[in-house]
Amino acid sequence: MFINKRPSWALPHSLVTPERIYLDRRRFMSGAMAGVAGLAVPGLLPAAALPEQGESLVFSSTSRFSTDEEKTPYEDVIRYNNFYEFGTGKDDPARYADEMSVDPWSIAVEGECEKPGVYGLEDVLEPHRYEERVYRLRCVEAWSMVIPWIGVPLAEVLERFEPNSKAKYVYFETLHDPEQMRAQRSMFSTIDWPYQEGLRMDEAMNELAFLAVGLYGKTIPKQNGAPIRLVVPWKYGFKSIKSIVKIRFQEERPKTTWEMIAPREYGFYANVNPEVDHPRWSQKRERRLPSGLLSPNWVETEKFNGYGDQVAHLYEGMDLRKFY
Ligand SMILES: Nc1nc2c(c(=O)[nH]1)N[C@H]1C(S)=C(S)[C@@H](COP(=O)(O)O)O[C@H]1N2
Ligand SMILES: [Mo]
Repeated sequence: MFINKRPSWALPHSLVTPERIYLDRRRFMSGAMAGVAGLAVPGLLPAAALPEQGESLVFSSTSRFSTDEEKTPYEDVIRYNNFYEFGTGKDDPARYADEMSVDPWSIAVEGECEKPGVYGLEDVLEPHRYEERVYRLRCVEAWSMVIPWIGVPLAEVLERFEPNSKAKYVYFETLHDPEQMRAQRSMFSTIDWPYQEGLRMDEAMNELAFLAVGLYGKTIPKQNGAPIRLVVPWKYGFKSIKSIVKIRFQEERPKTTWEMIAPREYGFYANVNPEVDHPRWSQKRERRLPSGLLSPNWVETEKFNGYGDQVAHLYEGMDLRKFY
């Protein structure tokens, strides 16, 4: 549990203990084999640790929720991004996200729970085992990717903070540091920083909701939301908030960044839905990346991004045109 034997948030990951580094190497060997074979090896791997940026990140199993569709090439996943803290251009995050430092990293946990506090990322991840999940990511702008994430189920992490019965929603916040995030220094930004997101508690506890700390077998690149970001595959990409520094359990529905900017265009729910068009464009299909300018790779958009078996029950009886 969250008994902080050492204040690890005070230390960079690289300085924690020599044993940990040694274990990382061993885990790399055994885990690499498990990963390649795609086998779950319960009990084989010790508690999670997070290697430094750019290093290999080992996972103990590949999730049954993974798609076997063709993955979007690594180069596209790390070069075509939305991370407005670094600019609105698709290539801005790849260019500038390196100005953000992610080590050490801590997460403040607040609100309706028994275990609030400020936790070092190591302590948040420690008891968990990483798995790989190959998910579709569907941006509201009508492009999509297939990304092999590595991380832990969101529910497993949230449960450890012991949310109480008043916790109806969970709120997430991205780092706000204008010195490291150049668009937060801009006077022309439309976003009221920090970037904020939220889920209804039952959505957050759904088996598909995931916290990613890696992709393509390595720690997650900064432009993709290092060191830890949300992945909610049945919702438009903007729900999948990056570089999380705060988690708050609350009774009221949180205000979320895109809803605050344009409430008629971006709702709180933001479930992928080809039947409900964006006011300015159709959501019936999407460009699956890589997609040529002259011959776009169009695919039909699926309701709940194809994850209806896992999540449709969450919205039974709700009018998804109203709760978009
Ligand atoms: N903090 C923060 N998180 C964010 C965004 C952002 O601008 N800032 N963009 C969102 C949008 S619109 C999408 S589509 C995904 C893109 O994730 P990717 O760049 O890893 O593909 O991140 C989401 N998370
Ligand atoms: Mo997006």
